[in-house]
Amino acid sequence: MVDLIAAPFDWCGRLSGSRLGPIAMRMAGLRAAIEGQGETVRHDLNSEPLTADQPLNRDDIASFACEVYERLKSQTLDSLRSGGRPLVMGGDHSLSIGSISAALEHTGGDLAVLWIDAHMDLNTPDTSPSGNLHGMPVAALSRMGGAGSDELMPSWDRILDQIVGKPGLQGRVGWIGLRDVDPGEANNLKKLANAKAWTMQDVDHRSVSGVMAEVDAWLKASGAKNLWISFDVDSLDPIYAPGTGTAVRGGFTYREGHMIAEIMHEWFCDASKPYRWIGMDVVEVNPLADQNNETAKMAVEWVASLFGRTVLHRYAGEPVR
Ligand SMILES: [Mn+2]
Repeated sequence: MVDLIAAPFDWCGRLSGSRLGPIAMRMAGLRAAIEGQGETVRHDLNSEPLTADQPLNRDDIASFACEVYERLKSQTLDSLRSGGRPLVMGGDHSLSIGSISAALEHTGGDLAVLWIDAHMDLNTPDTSPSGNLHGMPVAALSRMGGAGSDELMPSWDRILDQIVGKPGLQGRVGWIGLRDVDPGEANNLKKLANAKAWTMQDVDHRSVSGVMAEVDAWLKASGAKNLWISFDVDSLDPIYAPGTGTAVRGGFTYREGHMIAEIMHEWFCDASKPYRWIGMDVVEVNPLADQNNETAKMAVEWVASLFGRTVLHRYAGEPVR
């Protein structure tokens, strides 16, 4: 049972426009794509009214962003507690602070996250070259950032203490698709003992299936029983997903992208896996940077693959709850 939760919020990204992502994905047939795989879509909610105006003052942006994350966290928690599988439609990637905080609270911290993205989003306020919060959610969820962070990024302490809470992610994050990493992020990665990063170079050497076998082994070794998937469409090559704020060439091809989703679907149908998939984000679809809504269509097709779409016959199993 899937709950779609739209979060049309993009004040913390580089380029505005991803607030239109949920509408674009709905128009590209997200609900039908999921229902076409035999899943029930229970709700299609909005966490935010669509807003046009953005304050110039960074303190105002940060405190409004916190309210957005808090509302999204609350809605995501409602979905999880009532037996739903939330699918959060962004919006910029900072929204994962809200959705994944809910998953952390719901599971008591027994959670691993797969971050499928061209970027690590692991900057802390002191390492961020841009100061944009959409490059910091993994650091926030991991409760990183030392003294002085709150001055550099207003509301950082509020995010860590009131939204994420303890214990946070505890380093149980695996990245797939990286190709644009800041030096400060590479340094922050060293502080996360349980984290693992697979770059596009790993995919070059060992292919998607080789990398995904390693991801599965890492997930098992993490000991986490619950998995959250955070999918940034910029993990795909801009040839296939041009409509995003921070496109980086050298990403997954159409087939490689789908193979990741297909392999994960096979995991989810395998009752012998020690982890189960509880929810996901699909973020950074920006129709203002897109061509003919191609990126939203790509995202919808990817989600369909994750829910089990195949070329011929259906998979033998059903996703294990
Ligand atoms: Mn991202």
